Amino acid sequence: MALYFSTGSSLLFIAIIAFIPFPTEAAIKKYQFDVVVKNVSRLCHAKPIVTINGRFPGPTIYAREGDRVIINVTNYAQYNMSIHWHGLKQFRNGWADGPAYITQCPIKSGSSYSYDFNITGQRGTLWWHAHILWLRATVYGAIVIMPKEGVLYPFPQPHQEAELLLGEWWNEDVEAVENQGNMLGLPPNMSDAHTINGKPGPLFPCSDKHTYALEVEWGKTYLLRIINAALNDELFFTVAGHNMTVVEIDAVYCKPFTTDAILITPGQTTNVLLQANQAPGRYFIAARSFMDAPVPVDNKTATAILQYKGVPTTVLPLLPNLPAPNDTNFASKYLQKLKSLNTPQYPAKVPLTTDRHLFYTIGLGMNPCPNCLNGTKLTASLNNITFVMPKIGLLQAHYFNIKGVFRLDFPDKPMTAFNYTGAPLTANLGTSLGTRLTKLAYNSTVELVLQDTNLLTVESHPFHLHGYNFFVVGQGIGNFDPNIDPAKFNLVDPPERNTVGVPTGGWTAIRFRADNPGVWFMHCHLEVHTTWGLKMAFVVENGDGPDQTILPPPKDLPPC
Ligand SMILES: *[C@@H]1O[C@H](CO)[C@@H](O)[C@H](O)[C@H]1NC(C)=O
Ligand SMILES: *[C@@H]1O[C@H](CO)[C@@H](O)[C@H](O)[C@H]1NC(C)=O
Ligand SMILES: *[C@@H]1O[C@H](CO)[C@@H](O)[C@H](O)[C@H]1NC(C)=O
Ligand SMILES: *[C@@H]1O[C@H](CO)[C@@H](O)[C@H](O)[C@H]1NC(C)=O
Ligand SMILES: *[C@@H]1O[C@H](CO)[C@@H](O)[C@H](O)[C@H]1NC(C)=O
Ligand SMILES: *[C@@H]1O[C@H](CO)[C@@H](O)[C@H](O)[C@H]1NC(C)=O
Ligand SMILES: *[C@@H]1O[C@H](CO)[C@@H](O)[C@H](O)[C@H]1NC(C)=O
Ligand SMILES: *[C@@H]1O[C@H](CO)[C@@H](O)[C@H](O)[C@H]1NC(C)=O
Ligand SMILES: *[C@@H]1O[C@H](CO)[C@@H](O)[C@H](O)[C@H]1NC(C)=O
Ligand SMILES: *[C@@H]1O[C@H](CO)[C@@H](O)[C@H](O)[C@H]1NC(C)=O
Ligand SMILES: *[C@@H]1O[C@H](CO)[C@@H](O)[C@H](O)[C@H]1NC(C)=O
Ligand SMILES: *[C@@H]1O[C@H](CO)[C@@H](O)[C@H](O)[C@H]1NC(C)=O
Ligand SMILES: [Cu+2]
Repeated sequence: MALYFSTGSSLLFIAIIAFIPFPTEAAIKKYQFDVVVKNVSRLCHAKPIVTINGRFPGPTIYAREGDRVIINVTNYAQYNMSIHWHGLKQFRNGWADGPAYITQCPIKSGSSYSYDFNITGQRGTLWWHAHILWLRATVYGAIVIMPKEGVLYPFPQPHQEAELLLGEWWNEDVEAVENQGNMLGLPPNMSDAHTINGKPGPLFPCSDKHTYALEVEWGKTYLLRIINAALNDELFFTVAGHNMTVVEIDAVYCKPFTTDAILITPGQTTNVLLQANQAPGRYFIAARSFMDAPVPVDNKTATAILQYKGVPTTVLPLLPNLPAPNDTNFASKYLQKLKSLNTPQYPAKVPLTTDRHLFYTIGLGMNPCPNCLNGTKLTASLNNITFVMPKIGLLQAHYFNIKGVFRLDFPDKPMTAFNYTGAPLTANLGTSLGTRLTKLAYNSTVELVLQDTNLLTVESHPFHLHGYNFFVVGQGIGNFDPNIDPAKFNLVDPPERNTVGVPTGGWTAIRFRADNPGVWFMHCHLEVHTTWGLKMAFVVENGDGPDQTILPPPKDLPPC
């Protein structure tokens, strides 16, 4: 097989290829993921963390568009586990999507489950992470999908590529942090550091061995695959003294543009080209929170080093110039620059008309909690519904027609309209509880407006939809106006992605075609809000054709 994939640098190989037809079958990439606890030390603290194969961050999945990937996850940890392949569409194959109790029951301690999926019509940077409890704090890694053999990037070919995973680190056990927050009914303790490839960098104590360095050669171009794997923080990212050219977001090529910093929410990925064209030296790579609401946040700066080859490591790195943590203006200008590439080869297939119009408000609240410190707990809701986790997978319940697990009556709009973003902030109103889903007809086109509200506080929320990419056709501050705003939608080259920020006190409109049957989770990718119930799911019906129905479940699907 290796012969076929040779770059053809040897004349002998070229001669052989001339007589053997080029293989049409895609390759099968197999990975073994052992969930194991390992002691890891950061910020002068050592603690056991849950890892894959003892690595932090976990191993990168490398594949090509068209490949089949089989990942056997074996759980040797004390926690239940499930892994989500974030941004992979999993066509008809929700069984391999991963969110616990949505598409599968967890992989119990001592058990295995093989995630088996094809990568169809996607190429770029995605990532994988645990999708149960807060375990994704340490269980995450990159997915790099190369274009099909012989297909070039639609931008200058880089000399080299590097993955930069941005994360959050807690000195304490992250499950203890989560449990304490739940028991108090309050936000859990903030992280102690941000990290780049698992390392906080030299602005933190005990960081000598915990700094990531990227060596570059002067005059060469590098492709950086940046992933925000943080739990709760939207991040600004920059490289001191250098501009970046953004070429791809969430594994979709975009119109290239140059910027000195990027904004990336948890769940998103961004590929940039970086030219090593500055005075040879050492430059800080840096990431810090964006937070423009009155909400406490870990605002500490993680750093790594861009190291020009041959420059002594004793040279002090140049400090970065990050946007201020509350720089709303930078954030909104940056987001306006994101547009799909939209070429004949990579068209933006935006639904021009929509069959369903959905309007979901995002709210925070305080519900009774007899066992909590003050008898109350913070909660979050969509259309005033706080999602209640089921005891078995929703996809199983749907596929096997098991009654009583969920209801299909999630409202298309809020039951009570109010001035969603009017000042002052509205006090607690409480929420209603339920495992309520929305049914979407096969191949119907959907427009969903996500509207932030002033309930307790306004805040930005990065929403992630499983099983799909969507087009971000509009965004605004204040209340969405159905009479005025749709006329301003971009239906030509809007950004296509799988996770989008709803701006603080504003709204975001997305469109997608419901052509992937299954049960697909949609949730805020801030783990603290997901925990509080800021989530729901769509049930997309089967079509009539044999290739328009949910595949049968794999034999090793974990039971509850
Ligand atoms: C981790 O280190 C602690 C002491 O800090 C030790 O008790 C424990 O056995 C170690 N665990 C593992 C999995 O190595
Ligand atoms: C997955 O790995 C486990 C542990 O090595 C092994 O027992 C099991 O047979 C593997 N499953 C598959 C489908 O390869
Ligand atoms: C992946 O593709 C192969 C080859 O076409 C097919 O046999 C298999 O059923 C597909 N798997 C899924 C999960 O779609
Ligand atoms: C959370 O922070 C408080 C205050 O610093 C500390 O007392 C507590 O132990 C922390 N909780 C956990 C689970 O680490
Ligand atoms: C970065 O781009 C800006 C705007 O195009 C330009 O003014 C600036 O000189 C560039 N900086 C570097 C280091 O290339
Ligand atoms: C970060 O937050 C702390 C308080 O939590 C504050 O004192 C500090 O000024 C903030 N730093 C920045 C850069 O905003
Ligand atoms: C942003 O934060 C800075 C420092 O805390 C403050 O001076 C400034 O007024 C804030 N800007 C806005 C727009 O809130
Ligand atoms: C809970 O009660 C404590 C002590 O009375 C108070 O300081 C805190 O603000 C309260 N928290 C909430 C969320 O009401
Ligand atoms: C909603 O609140 C905003 C800001 O407080 C105000 O300007 C606006 O007039 C209000 N809209 C309605 C319909 O009351
Ligand atoms: C949400 O539901 C609760 C419980 O039914 C109700 O008290 C509250 O007024 C509702 N809030 C909104 C904004 O509709
Ligand atoms: C979905 O609908 C579109 C527009 O009507 C149509 O072009 C397409 O063939 C349909 N796809 C499927 C799989 O039925
Ligand atoms: C693990 O998952 C199983 C199946 O849902 C459940 O019965 C069990 O309580 C879970 N274990 C823990 C420790 O949460
Ligand atoms: Cu949120």
